[in-house]
Amino acid sequence: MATILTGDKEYFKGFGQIKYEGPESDNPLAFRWYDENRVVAGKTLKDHFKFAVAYWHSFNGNGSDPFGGATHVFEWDQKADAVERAKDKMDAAFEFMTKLGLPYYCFHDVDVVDYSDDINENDRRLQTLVAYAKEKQAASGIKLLWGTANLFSHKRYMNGAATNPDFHVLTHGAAQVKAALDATIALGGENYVFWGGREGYMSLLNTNMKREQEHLAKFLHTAKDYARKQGFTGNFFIEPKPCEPTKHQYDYDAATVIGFLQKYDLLGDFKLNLEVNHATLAGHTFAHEMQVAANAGILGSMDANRGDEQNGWDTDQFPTNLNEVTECMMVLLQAGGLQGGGINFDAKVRRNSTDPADLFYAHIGGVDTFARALITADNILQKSDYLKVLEERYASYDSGKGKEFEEGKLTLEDLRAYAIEQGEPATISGKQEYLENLINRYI
Ligand code: XLS
Ligand code: NI
Ligand code: NI
Repeated sequence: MATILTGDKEYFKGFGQIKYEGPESDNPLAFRWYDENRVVAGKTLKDHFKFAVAYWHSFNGNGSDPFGGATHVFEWDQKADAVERAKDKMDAAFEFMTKLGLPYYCFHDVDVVDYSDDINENDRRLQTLVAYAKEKQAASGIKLLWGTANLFSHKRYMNGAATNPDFHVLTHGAAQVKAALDATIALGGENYVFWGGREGYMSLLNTNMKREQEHLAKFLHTAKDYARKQGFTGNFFIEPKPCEPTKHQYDYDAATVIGFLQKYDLLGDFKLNLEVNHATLAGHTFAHEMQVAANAGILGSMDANRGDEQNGWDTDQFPTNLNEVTECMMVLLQAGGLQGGGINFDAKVRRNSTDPADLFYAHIGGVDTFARALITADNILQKSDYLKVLEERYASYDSGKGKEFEEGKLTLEDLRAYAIEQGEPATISGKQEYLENLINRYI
């Protein structure tokens, strides 16, 4: 657990170190399930999750929405000078993160410090803040899970960055990625993320999809080559999302991205950073997306949040659904964990959650949901007959003709002969309700 770091000023007054107090605790500012040193399935909870705080939602997100302005007025966002303001924000961020006691954080370039329209000036600003962050990381022990560049907010990116029909815009994206990679490397960042919010189209009528996707692949290769040349050994992650802000996004879902990485020879360097609310926008459960990634061996990292059952957009709420997360943790444990990444809270408190305490409650709730779900999932896998039921469902492929089929030894005529010989198959239950009840029993 890190020691609390404050700058000249204490921003989260009245809050001390958040501690593990156990399931019986009534303290809303304590972890009830997340005992970071508890060993589950051979690893501490701290190592399983590598929890990260997202800079953008927690320290920049001011509650504004398309219908109204800021409702969260931050004390650290008051100074006129961009660099001074950014340092105040970083003081607040490290104070919050050390009080919360989570081991990692994540950022976009423009979360750390506001950008101007001058590339050199932006690089200088970011470098100043990187030096400042370096001290804070060393003093607190908090590490950078991943860095990224925001290639979707500035108006120049309205038609995309790497997939922009105008090459000139693409070069501005490249300048930002170079600086963000340099920052990530300087801070010992373990991974680097590409989320292509506007890498897609609003209308197919004005879009050469094939050319845009080729540009995206070329852009990723170029960025990867640069980072490797600078000695970066971490993972690159692609974060799939089907739409929003564009109507259609090229990195639609896990399966689509896997096909893209394969086609353009990017597997090996690139893995997936999956986000819960993006999965649901794509019409999938999150467990589905995790399983697809795990099957391809590229379950890299995850952005934890949840959508709203009734609203069809990326509401980015903090995760609280035990049942859903338990199923996901069953996939995670069976996949052998995340490949280099962690669990980043890409989630925001609601517009009307305006107390400083709300940011603590939100993270504590998310952390405890994951901890409890992982413990439950491990119990299900260790103590129940879940794995046996699953295995038995495929037993007909374990020996005899079924096995020969798996080994590619049977022809279509062989299969026909077997069907005739064996007659009509018996009816075999899928036992879905039994398994659903099993999860609830172990929660
Ligand atoms: C937006 C994305 C974004 C990425 C990082 O929907 O989740 O926050 O995680 O650019
Ligand atoms: Ni995300
Ligand atoms: Ni998102």
